[in-house]
Amino acid sequence: MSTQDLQAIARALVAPGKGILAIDESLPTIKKRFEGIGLESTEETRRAYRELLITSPGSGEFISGMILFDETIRQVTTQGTPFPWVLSKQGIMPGIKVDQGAKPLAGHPGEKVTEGLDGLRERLIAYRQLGAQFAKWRAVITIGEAIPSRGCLEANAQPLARYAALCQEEGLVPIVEPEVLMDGDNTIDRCYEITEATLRSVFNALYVQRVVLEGLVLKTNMVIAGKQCLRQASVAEVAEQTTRCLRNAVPSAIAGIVFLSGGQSAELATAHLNAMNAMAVTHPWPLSFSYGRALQAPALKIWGGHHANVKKAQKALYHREKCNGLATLGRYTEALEKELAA
Ligand code: 5MM
Repeated sequence: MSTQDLQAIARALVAPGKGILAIDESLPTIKKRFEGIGLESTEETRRAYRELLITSPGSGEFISGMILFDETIRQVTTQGTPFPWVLSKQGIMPGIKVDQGAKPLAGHPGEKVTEGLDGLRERLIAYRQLGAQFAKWRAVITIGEAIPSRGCLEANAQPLARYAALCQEEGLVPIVEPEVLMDGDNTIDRCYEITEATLRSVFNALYVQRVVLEGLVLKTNMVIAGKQCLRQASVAEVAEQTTRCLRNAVPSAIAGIVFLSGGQSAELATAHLNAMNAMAVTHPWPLSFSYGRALQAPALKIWGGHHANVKKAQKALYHREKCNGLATLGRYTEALEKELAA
C-alpha cells in the first residue's frame, strides 16, 4: 500500500464530524465492565454486547472506525454475518487492537511496558485478511511520586514506533496511543509536564524508526488533573492546556489526533473535545475522539445484559455518537445535549 493510500485512510478516520468508537476491551477489562452491570463475561455475552454496538443504527453518520479485539474481529452476528463486514457495509472502517497488554517493567516498580511485538508482522497480515484497515497499540504511563522514569518512557516509545513501522509496511494505519493515566492525585500542571515528555519521546522514536507521520493517527489523553486531585480544572483550562501541550510536542504532519476518555464522564469528555474545537485558533491537525467508556457507558448500563433493552441502548449510543460528532466541529452545547436526549 502506498503512502497516499495510508494517508487517505488516516484522514478518513478523522474526517470532519466523525471519530472512532473503541470496543477493544481485553478479557480482564470487559469482565470488569460487565461486573458493573452484574453480568458474567462469556464468549456469548461479549458477542451479544459487541453485536449491539456494531449493528447500532446510524453509527455511520458519526463513526469513522471501530477498534475491535482479537476475539471480536472473528465473531459474527446472530444471522451469521462477520462483524467486520457489518461495519464496512455501514462505511465504518474495522480496526484492531494488536498489543498484548501492559506488563510490569523490570527494575521499575509501579511502571509498565506494553508487549506484543513477537509475531506481529504475521498477525497484521492475518488481521488485514479479516478486514482490518487500521490498528491500535496502547502504552500506559502512570504518574506518581518519582514516576514516570526516563526508562519507562523510552521502553514504551520504542515498541510503539516499531509497531507503527510494521503496520505501515503491512498496509494498516497505526493508531499510536500513549496514555498518561488520570487516576492519581496529580495537578493538571504535572499532567502537562508528563504528557509533553511522553509525546516527545514517542515522536523521537517514530522518527528513528522511519514511520511516515502523514500515515498515522495519534491517540492521546487530554491534559487534565488526576481524579483524586482536589482542584479540578475548568473545561476551558483543559482545552487550553491540552492544545498548548500538543502544539509543543506533536508534529503538524500527522493526519490527526483522537482523544481517549480515560475515565471522564461521558458529558465531560464531549465538552472538553468541543471546547478545543470551538477555540478561536485553528489547530494544525483535526481533533477528534476515540472513546471507549465515554461512548459506551450509558448504553452498557441501559442494556444490562437483556436482549429486550437492545434498541434503547442503541439509542443511547447514537446520542453519544452524535454529541461527539458535533464536538469535533465545535457545535456541541449543553442545551443540545438535553434537547437531543429528549
Ligand atoms: C476500550 O478500552 C481499550 C482497551 O483497554 P484494555 O486493553 O486495558 O482492555 C483501551 O485501549 C481504550 O481504547 C482506550 O484506553 C480509550 O478508552 P477510554 O475508555 O479511556 O476512552
